Amino acid sequence: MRDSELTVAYYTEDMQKIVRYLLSGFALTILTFESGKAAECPVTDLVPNTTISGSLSADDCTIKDLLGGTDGSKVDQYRLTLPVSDSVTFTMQSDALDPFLYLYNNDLTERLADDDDSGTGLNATLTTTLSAGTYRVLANSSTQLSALGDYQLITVVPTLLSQTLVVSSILPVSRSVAINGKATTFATIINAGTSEGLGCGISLASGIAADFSYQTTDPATNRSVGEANTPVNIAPGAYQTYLISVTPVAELSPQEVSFSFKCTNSPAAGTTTGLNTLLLSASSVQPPDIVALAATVKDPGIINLPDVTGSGFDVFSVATVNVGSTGSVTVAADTGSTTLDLLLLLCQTDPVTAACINPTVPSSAPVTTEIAAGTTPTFAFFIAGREDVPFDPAGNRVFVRFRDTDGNVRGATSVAVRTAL
Ligand SMILES: [Ca+2]
Ligand SMILES: [Ca+2]
Repeated sequence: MRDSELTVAYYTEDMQKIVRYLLSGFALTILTFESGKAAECPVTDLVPNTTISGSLSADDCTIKDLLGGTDGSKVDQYRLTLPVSDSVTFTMQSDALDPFLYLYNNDLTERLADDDDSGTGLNATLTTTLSAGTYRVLANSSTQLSALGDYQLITVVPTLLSQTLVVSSILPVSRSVAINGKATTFATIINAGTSEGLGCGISLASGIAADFSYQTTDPATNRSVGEANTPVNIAPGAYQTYLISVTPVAELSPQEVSFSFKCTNSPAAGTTTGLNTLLLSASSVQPPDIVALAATVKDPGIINLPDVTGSGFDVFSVATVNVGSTGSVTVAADTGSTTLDLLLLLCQTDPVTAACINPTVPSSAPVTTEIAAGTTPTFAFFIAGREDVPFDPAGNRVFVRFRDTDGNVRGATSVAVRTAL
């Protein structure tokens, strides 16, 4: 405006006002066309391998609104986020208008491809190899006049065609660290579907102040293999093990931290507290950190109750290691948020003979014991059922929790429980 003002200073005051008015009006018009209008044009997210029904109508934006220039034909704007590199096919078909497709980068600054009539009849189709990222697709008509009508937009991403399902678990399920200490746990993703899981990885789902990383491991040795934070493919029916590392950068009171376990072609595995969540805490001083592992007798991870009268018991043992500091720890068993009529007895055991030593007869009372840093005490749990407990491994479980003198959980593990008459 400064140069214009210098120019118009030669005119009379009235003339100057008129020129100012015209200049400001012109500036507003430019603004409207170049950014205001484009920002108002809606964007619809494309779901890979689906057909979208759309319509070019009188109130839609125009090519001119989005890209500048003089093309006043109506356009619908779509956004595709690709999780994987693939050869993607877009098809726009219509009986009402002559379809035309544009493919752009996400900020509409670079045209990647366009097509008018490569499909059947006048339909537009284009196939192009795209890297993972976000793109814009413009559904348009080939006439610069205002062609209106219904159309379908089909997006085919071949590698995402076959969806699969995954489930996951972690072990151990609790860690207590000092601030900036690394809490690690092992995770397993099982491909429970019938298609290969593509790009299966893990991310932190809970919004806690922590650094996160994961890496594949060799299940035979638990040693890390491959590159950190690199997803892998999992064959149908197969599983992959990972090491998860969570490093809290601030104090964290004990809480269940959840993760997203998923492949690019699967929904995230369901979250089950105590099964694939990590009870994590971080404090200024390293507390006791009891890593606990439960071992059942017959079926791995499952307690089988022999009757519904509370007279027959199944048993499981829990081996622990205190990887934190020495402390007094109280051990107790519960059924979490599910109410089950069970008889839960426990004792600390002699690691060699497995005989009860604290107390010498199993008791329903919690067991309190001093656990020195680096030691590996063992415990036994005797479970009887006074009702019929259906097999619901996500819901019906017996949890073992180790609490410090402040009542904070410093270790936990669990087993599924069911009636097996
Ligand atoms: Ca429209
Ligand atoms: Ca066409």
